[in-house]
Amino acid sequence: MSEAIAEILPRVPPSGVPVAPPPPDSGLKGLTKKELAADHPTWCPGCGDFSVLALYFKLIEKRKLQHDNFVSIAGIGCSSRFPYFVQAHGVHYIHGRALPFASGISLSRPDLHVFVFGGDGDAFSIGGNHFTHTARKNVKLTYVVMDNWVYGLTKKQTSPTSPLGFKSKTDQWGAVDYPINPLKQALAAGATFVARTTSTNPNHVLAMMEAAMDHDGFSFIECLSECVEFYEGAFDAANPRKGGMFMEVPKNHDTTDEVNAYQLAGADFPGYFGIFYNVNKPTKNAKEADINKAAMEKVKGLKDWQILQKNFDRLR
Ligand SMILES: Cc1ncc(C[n+]2csc(CCOP(=O)(O)OP(=O)(O)O)c2C)c(N)n1
Ligand code: SF4
Ligand SMILES: [Mg+2]
Repeated sequence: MSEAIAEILPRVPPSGVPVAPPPPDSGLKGLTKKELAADHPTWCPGCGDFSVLALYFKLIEKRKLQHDNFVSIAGIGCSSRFPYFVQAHGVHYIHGRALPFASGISLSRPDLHVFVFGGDGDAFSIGGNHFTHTARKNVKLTYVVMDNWVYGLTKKQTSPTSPLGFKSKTDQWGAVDYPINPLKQALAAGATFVARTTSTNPNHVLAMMEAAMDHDGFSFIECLSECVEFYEGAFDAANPRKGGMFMEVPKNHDTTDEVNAYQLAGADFPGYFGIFYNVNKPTKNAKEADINKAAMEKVKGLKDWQILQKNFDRLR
């Protein structure tokens, strides 16, 4: 084994085992907002995304993650600017492609908590196929979609979650295409953790993020996050301060019951908030770690060049 590889390997735990947060007596302090904030967010004043960022900082502080314990990844969009504003490892990747990139990080660095942020367009239009495949593979990461029912960055086009009749630059007479339901989409694709929250309820956002982070598998959160510039008032019906209703998933809902989760996900807007589905299933991380371990057993004691030679011999 080369020295360079040997130097890296000891830092990586042997399998996709989730990284436990440091115990309370570890002596580590939670990072403060000041220590976590990078550039000042360039979002419009009042944008719902501010709240999601503030709660992400709270999560990192509360769970005492250090700068090198986690990574924030995003695609393209207003919401996808997220990693710029976090002082830690982060990637602002190509439109719709954040999940495959994040999967690579998750599979190769099981010591990191992998968080992906993005918008409804990034997740369900251009990135729709990646959403399906990352969910079905059960890659260990947390995906927070800041759903504002519109393309914000490009100034008001219809998105896959825009409701029928929504007037935008691409649908001047009102949207005619039926919107997708992100929760149903996630359940049908095989996501093992599916939750919904809204940026106007900070405690709830934090609780959902914590539960998602603790889930060993693909955890998906739809977070309603208002675009005050291009879809003002979209979520008033879900906000008690605006005369709306915040209804939690019924207490007696069995979160391992996929059919019931699907039925709850179909409720008319404002629908339910909370954890719809949460099951344990072997992750791609754990499965690949087993394959790697078995492969390493076979070449135990051999030098790098001997492994290479073996491969060449097989190709003859
Ligand atoms: C390949 C490609 N196609 C289109 C665009 C233009 N584009 C940038 S962001 C965006 C939509 C973003 O919408 P959403 O994901 O909902 O994020 P929001 O801005 O609403 O947070 C589009 C179409 C692009 N940057 N790259
Ligand atoms: S355009 Fe909309 S989504 Fe983008 S920063 Fe402004 S309010 Fe937020
Ligand atoms: Mg959007």
